[in-house]
Order: sequence, then structure tokens, then C-alpha cells
Amino acid sequence: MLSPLSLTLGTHRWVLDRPYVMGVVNVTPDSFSGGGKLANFEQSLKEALMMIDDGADMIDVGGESSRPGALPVSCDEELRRVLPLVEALATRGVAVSVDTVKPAVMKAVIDAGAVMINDIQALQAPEALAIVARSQVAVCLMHMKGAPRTMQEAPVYDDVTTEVKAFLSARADALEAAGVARERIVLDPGFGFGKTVAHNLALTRGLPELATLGYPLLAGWSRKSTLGHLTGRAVDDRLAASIAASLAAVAQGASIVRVHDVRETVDALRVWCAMSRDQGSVV
Ligand code: 7PJ
Repeated sequence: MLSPLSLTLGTHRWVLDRPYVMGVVNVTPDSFSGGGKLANFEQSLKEALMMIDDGADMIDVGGESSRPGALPVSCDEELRRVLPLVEALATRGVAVSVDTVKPAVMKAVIDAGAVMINDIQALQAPEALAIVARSQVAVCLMHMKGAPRTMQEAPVYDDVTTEVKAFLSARADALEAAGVARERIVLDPGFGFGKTVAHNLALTRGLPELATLGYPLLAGWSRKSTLGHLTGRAVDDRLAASIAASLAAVAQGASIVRVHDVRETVDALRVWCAMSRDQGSVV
């Protein structure tokens, strides 16, 4: 077997010889019902620590919804939502990623101890690249066609895998040219971001082609609408579909999976890895 890829996230270093699991914690008003700001914080902290207990390797904190049709939030509001949680988790030694497209948010969360920036716009905002380059954090570069509000309006590709690969390769090159070491970069095809069901499926089968770029790949299939399309299930009833999608993505070469259901995904990966010839054991 080839020697595994590794990823440097601030002071953390991961040898990617088994699948890694990123647990998603959203701190948006619609992710909780009532209770006010402090209750939101305490609830999110509890949720994140539970995920770590369940085997998550890192927590991805998000303060702005990027679902199709979602409206943007201000920088101040986004920071009010995510900063207390980033600080609380970093203090406890948890590897924290922050899902944001805003350079000012990136700067503040890096100062607060986040070890990865997860940017669905692949650091294309002015200053985003410079801020990350000045730090030691890892970065996940995701492909998206269009903008969240309109991206699902009939996206068209000539060949989706070729186009996504070219975009991610160009962004990784731009980062390396700005001084970001290769070991700090993760690539993500961005399932559901300006893609039809057929595009998402083709891209999953195309993960081995993306892996030839030589960077770790992250797959975010959890609860996404393509899974609803395939199973006929509503968003809160897609656990089995999400687990199957994570396993399929790992089988095709993903090193990290971004999931809402950590406990179940970690169990599934442990069994599947133990029984697969080429996958590292998680036990
Ligand atoms: C993704 C993400 C993804 C990365 C979201 C949702 C929508 N970041 N942020 N990859 N999806 N890197 O979770 O359904 O697929 S938000």
C-alpha cells in the first residue's frame, strides 16, 4: 500500500491511515428551538463534546447556513454565534474547524484556536488566502458552482469530474504559491453545491480521479438531498443513506467524512474498515 497522506492542522498532525470523521455543529437560530443565546451555546457545546466522545476527530462549527436558498448573515452576527464555541472547544483540546467564507471570521477564529478553515468558496474572497497563509491552520477547499441562493437552478457541466478537478487543482496551486504547505490542504468536490443528482453520483465515482491530485479528500454527503432523491426519505430520516454514502465515499478514496451522525458513522466505519483489505483499522 502507498504511504498514507498526512495533514497538519496547527499543532495537530494526522496520519490519514484510516478514515477521519468531522462532526457538524451548526450554531444558527434555526438549529435550535427557543432558549436564547446562552442556551444555544450550552446546547452546542454539549452536542460537540458528545460527538468527540462518540469518536469524532474534529468538530466543524458553522454560523451561517449554506443550504440552497439561505440568506447571508453579518460578520458580527456570525462571530457572536461561533466564537464562544470555538474558544470553549479549543480550550478543551478539541480540533475545531470553522465553516465560513468571511475573511474577518477566519482571522478571529484562527486567533481563538481553530485549526482548520472550511471554506465552501475555496478562499476566493479577497484577503481570505492571505489570512490563512499567515497562520498554521489547515484548509478545506470546496468546489461550488454558482452561489448558495441560486446554485441549484439547473447547473450544467461538460464533464463534472474534469471541471471540479481543474478548479480544485488551481485553487490548491494558488494556496501553495502563497506559501501554504501542501500538508495543510484538503480538497472537497462539494456534493450538492451546484450539482444535480447525476453530477453528485458521477463525482462520487470520480473521487479516485480527484485523489490523483495527491491531497486528502473530504466528502460531505450527510443528509443531503440527493440521498432524499435516492431513498424517498425526508432530511431527518436519512441516517442509513448517509452512512452508506460516507462508506461509498471512503471506498472511492475520501480520507475525511463530514457528518451529522457521528456515533453511527464511526461504528459503521470501524466495522467496515476491520473487514476491508485495503482500509486502515480504526480499532
Ligand atoms: C459541506 C460543507 C460540504 C464542506 C456544508 C450541509 C450543507 N463544507 N458545508 N463540504 N456542506 N467542506 O451540511 O448540508 O459538503 S453545509
